[in-house]
Amino acid sequence: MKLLVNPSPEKWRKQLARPVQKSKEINKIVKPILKKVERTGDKALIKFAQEYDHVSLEQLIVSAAEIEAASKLVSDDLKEAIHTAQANIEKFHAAQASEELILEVMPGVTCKRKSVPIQRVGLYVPGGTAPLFSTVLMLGVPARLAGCREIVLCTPPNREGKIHPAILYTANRIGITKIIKVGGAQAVAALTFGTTSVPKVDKIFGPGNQYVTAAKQLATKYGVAIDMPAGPSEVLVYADESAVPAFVASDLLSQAEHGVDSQVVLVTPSEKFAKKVLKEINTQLEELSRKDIAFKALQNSTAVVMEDSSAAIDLINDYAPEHLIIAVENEEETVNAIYNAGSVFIGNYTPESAGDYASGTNHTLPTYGYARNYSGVSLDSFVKKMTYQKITPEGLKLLGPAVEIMAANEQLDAHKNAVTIRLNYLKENKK
Ligand code: HSO
Ligand code: ZN
Repeated sequence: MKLLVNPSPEKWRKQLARPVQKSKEINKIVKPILKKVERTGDKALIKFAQEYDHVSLEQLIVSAAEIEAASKLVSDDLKEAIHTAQANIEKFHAAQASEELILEVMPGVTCKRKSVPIQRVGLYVPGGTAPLFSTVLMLGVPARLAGCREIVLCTPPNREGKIHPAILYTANRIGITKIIKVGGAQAVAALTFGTTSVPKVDKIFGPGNQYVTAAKQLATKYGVAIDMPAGPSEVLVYADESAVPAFVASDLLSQAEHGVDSQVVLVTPSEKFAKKVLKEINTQLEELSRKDIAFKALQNSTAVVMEDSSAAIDLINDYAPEHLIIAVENEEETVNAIYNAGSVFIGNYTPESAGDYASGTNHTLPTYGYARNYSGVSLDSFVKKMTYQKITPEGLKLLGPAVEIMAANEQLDAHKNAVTIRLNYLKENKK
């Protein structure tokens, strides 16, 4: 981890710049995958499973027997933990539902706005080195609460053609019935175009490697929405001497272990504190099973000593971290000064892991500086807002003249006529 002491804004901006995404080269690989799935459907998925997941699949859809078998393989302790997490995530997301809005804006003119579920959604859950069954909860729970009609989960199988039992257990428990053994860009392609086994969806959610991310971006060209643009996971910890170095080190490492491209940042007013944290990181790193991954991620990571607190706040808002942990004495003032972060964790006893798994907030969050203009996944991500209106004859008499004159001035005669014809009718019929 690199240590910067009171750097200028130019210096820290350069040091904290996210790596440029090599989208051109990736697209060169991903585009033909999309085309192939569009053309040959399941056949292409089976071929890609052979090529990328090294497995021959006869059946892409997970069977009821597989789901039942998986449940027996998950320990009671883990089941109980999943239930706790599910309950909190359900509580927090159910409370996000917004009431239908009905308003008579002027006599006889009534407007309404209400949430309507996106009908068909696709959830992507990566396989690979860590089976992210927590992501099944984070996407599946709000999708169910929102009332999405079809919820499809795609996740890659291992070399035996199996999916991690905790992923199957969780998906089944929260009511996802269609689970498909398909990963990578080809999963996104299948959800975009539809195949015999994979239904076409309206919106695709979930994290993934750079191929999945590129495929999601391309999917938007075919009328499919996506949750948000994505980059590698990241955390910024803002801590002063009121924080515990070992706690801070554990938080930085918890994000670093996600992937070699993860970025972790420490911002602190004290060089002494920064050095204590760096020392702790070295100690704790040794014990981690994913220490090689975390070690590599730490090489792109930085500790910034910033004695001036307003300069520190500027840095945080400019960097716009996916996760922000605030462990400083004047906690409230600091929290209120932050306007760019995906999710904020406050105080010494609020590790990011709590939100990653079980406290109730969603862990699908904007990375790569997109916290400047995107929200994390929530209940809202699974609905769209439709508006309605109804106008009575009295309402049209009141509102119509404004519409007529506006239309005339935009030189849109047919628009004006649509009102005039009705107002004349009302006059002629003495209504
Ligand atoms: N920190 C990840 C989410 C996660 N962590 C899943 C553990 N499991 C999102 O940035
Ligand atoms: Zn995590």
